[in-house]
Amino acid sequence: MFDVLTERLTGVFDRLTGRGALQASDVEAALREVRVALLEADVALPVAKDFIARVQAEAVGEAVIRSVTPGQQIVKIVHDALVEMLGGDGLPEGLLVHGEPPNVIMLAGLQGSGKTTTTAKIALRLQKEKKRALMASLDVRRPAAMEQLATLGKSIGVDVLPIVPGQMPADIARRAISAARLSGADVLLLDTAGRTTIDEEMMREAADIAKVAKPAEILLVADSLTGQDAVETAKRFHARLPLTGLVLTRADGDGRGGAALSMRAVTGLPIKFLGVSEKPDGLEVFDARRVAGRILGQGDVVALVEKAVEQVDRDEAEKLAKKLAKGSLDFADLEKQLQQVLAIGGLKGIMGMLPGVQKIKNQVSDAQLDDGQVNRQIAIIRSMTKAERAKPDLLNSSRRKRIAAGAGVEVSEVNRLIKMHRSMADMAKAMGKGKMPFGGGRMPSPEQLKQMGGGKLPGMPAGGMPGLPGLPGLPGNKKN
Ligand SMILES: Nc1nc2c(ncn2[C@@H]2O[C@H](COP(=O)(O)OP(=O)(O)OP(=O)(O)O)[C@@H](O)[C@H]2O)c(=O)[nH]1
Ligand SMILES: [Mg+2]
Repeated sequence: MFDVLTERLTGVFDRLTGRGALQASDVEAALREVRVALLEADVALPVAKDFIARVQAEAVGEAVIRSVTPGQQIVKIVHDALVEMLGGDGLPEGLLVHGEPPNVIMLAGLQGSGKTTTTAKIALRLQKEKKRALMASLDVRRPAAMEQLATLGKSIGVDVLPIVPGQMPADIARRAISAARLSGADVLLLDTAGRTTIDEEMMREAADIAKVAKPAEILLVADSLTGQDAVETAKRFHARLPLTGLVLTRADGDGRGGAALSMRAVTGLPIKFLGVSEKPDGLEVFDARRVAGRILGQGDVVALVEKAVEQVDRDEAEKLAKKLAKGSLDFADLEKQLQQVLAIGGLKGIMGMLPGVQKIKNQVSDAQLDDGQVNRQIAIIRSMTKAERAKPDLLNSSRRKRIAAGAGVEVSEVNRLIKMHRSMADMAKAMGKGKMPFGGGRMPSPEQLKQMGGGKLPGMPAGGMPGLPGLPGLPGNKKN
């Protein structure tokens, strides 16, 4: 749903991160582009304005522009603002179903927004959590609406309140509550008739149902594909019903998605779920961080940055950084780095999280991202004596043979690791003199990656990952 937005933002960020230094005017220009991208994606104007103001306040400061990786810092600032706009950093809010049973969940929304489907989806989810659910249709308007829910109930194995022809919605609600009590249901789901907000009578009916049933949750089900209208609808419903949350359906569609992004900011209501297919299991808990990551299309830079910080001991990292700068990196250090690669998800994990990787994915074969090779490299280092690890110059051919046998690999693989270590040490020296590989936090080109595959160019993109003083190179391609 966010494809267009993602594409636009990726363009803006590629230009930002592709450069080393940034001027305040570069940042301003980029933020103007972000603003246009948001508006084109249908984000409500006041929301887009607020968003840009928030980002601007943080991004234009000297601290960002002067930092080693200004582009990436700005991506992170935009990311955090996006998370904030979508509902904040905390864990996704669950459903309010922990009170005295039966906890009532009422679903309301425009015609065809996906209320009935979502009712069944939520029931199925609760059932998986070992909660007993009962569903009831209060839709007396549309012929066959009640049968629709009954059929869904059967297919997912959730109880549905028997149909009593001619009963009015508020009365059905009362009957449903006693049925839920009698049957010991934990949660009662009330599916209501679709309505238009201008239909005063139906809005009153919904308000009456809410009065009778006193729901713990009143969820507004909104179609993400309806653009700006969805925002307006949410405001109108919220004025008449004490809504507690939003469900955005058809997130699997290719709408512009911006309206969905504005919903939280405009209504202040948490987005609880995304509907992602027509099927009963097509419901995702809405997680602001995940969605923000997806929208930015920056792989998951933020996850990588955080994982790195989590896994890498700061003191160790600083020690290593000093050694790197002096060019005195030995094999014991290299082993630590290889361990870090595995700790943060292996080579494939890292590649998956790096921005811009989509573009070069095809050029790197799975063989080159094989963690088995990292493991073998660690085994080789472990087969060295302490003295050899500290003084790589000791490694003559007989020692290499012994090490290969100890690690269960070919001598050629030992040679390749030694070569890789040497070029890392060389590059470390260059970095120490202020020369960054690949010109600052940019992804290496496919050519550079291929070279890495050959074990010639060590160093994952230095990318400014805090706490990670340059990762070891991609392991050599087995064929060469
Ligand atoms: N692709 C996709 N389709 C959905 C989603 N949610 C609902 N639908 C489809 O949208 C159509 C309408 O869904 P319903 O659940 O009947 O909508 P409703 O709000 O109950 O409709 P009324 O009761 O007539 O107001 C159905 O064909 C659903 O399969 C979703 O998240 N993704
Ligand atoms: Mg319905």
